[in-house]
Amino acid sequence: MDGEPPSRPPPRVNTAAGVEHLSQADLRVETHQVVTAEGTVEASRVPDLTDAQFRDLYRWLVLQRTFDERATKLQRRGQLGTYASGRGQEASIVGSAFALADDDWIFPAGREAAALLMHGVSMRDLLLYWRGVEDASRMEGANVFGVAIAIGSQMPMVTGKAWGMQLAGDDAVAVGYFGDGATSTGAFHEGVNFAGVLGVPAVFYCQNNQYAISLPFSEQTAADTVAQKALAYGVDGVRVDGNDVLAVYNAMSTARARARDGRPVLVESVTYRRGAHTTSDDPTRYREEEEVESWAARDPVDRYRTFLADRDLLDDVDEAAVREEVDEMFDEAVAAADDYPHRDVDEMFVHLYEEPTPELARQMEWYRDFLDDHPEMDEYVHQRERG
Ligand SMILES: Cc1ncc(C[n+]2csc(CCOP(=O)(O)OP(=O)(O)O)c2C)c(N)n1
Repeated sequence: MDGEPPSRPPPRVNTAAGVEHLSQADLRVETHQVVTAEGTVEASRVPDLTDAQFRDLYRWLVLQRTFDERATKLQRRGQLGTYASGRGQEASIVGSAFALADDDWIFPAGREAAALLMHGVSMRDLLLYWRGVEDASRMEGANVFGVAIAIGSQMPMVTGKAWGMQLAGDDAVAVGYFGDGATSTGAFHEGVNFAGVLGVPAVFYCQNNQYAISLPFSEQTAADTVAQKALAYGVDGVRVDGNDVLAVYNAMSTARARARDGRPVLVESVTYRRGAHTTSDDPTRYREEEEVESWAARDPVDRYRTFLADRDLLDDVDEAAVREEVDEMFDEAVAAADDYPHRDVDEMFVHLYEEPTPELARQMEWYRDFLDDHPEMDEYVHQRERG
């Protein structure tokens, strides 16, 4: 009949046609490991570090753990706005940052305190950042970009920065830290894709800590691994045991070397977030205690301690002294943060554009009038200086 589409037979499959499909089951994605959860060491894979560097790695693991504990308590006392702990991810954070050079650039996601401290951010500024002080987002004096609160948003910038450094003839790499959740954002795909097309010195470092707030990895993607996603962009991928600090160091140092040769790399560091997403989250609502305990048995700090003991290096590390040293640094950083100059409400409006737009100027005016009419709110704004 006129106007109706011609009828088509139902699709029929010719099973003899030999159409082949690529499937992820065809992929071999191994997880690089140096020290197993039981403490067995693959001697040939141990990185070529000095005894002092092996001990230093341990110091940074303890620092990350202690900083997380102290910052979480500080938030509980109302002295930080919120805090995102890296508990459980210490090896993933420390091993990756330890493999970077000073002139490399880090684009953080927020959980990697030790990576930022190692790269020159001051502890005071890190605390001010979690107090919501805009100035601290500058990460003054360090090759560290502002924390990407809009998840995944740093990825095109990683590529852009890497491209810029390549054009300028710099010998450094740009490294984006992000979580498994960020791999579902458009910015992730655009950033990694463009890095592959341009062949820039970029490393995309995914800490797959199994959750994006309450969403488990199995619901984030149908892919078995994050590492395999690299292939679709024509970049290299590597999967590493993120609770094995030496394995992470190997993975990042080789990724860095490749990236400098113009071969960007996507690294998947398989780990677990043992704490809450942030201090505003209650993880007992979406995961079982047994699961958390099973990962506690793979504790990255304990595992590295076994390695050090095997090498007779543990006796040289006074753990109590390290903790005391970090505690002291932390106390000093809190005191310095408390001394930070009084904040003005303008702060919220002045950082977006060189010149404020008429709309922003109008909002600032409105806000000032509002605070004049409601002095009690003014007090609330000032109180935020402590968290
Ligand atoms: C674009 C965007 N969408 C949603 C959010 C809200 N949000 C904050 S953190 C987060 C989950 C992040 O998970 P993941 O990337 O795996 O990092 P993790 O927190 O596990 O380290 C979400 C959805 C956001 N900040 N930005």
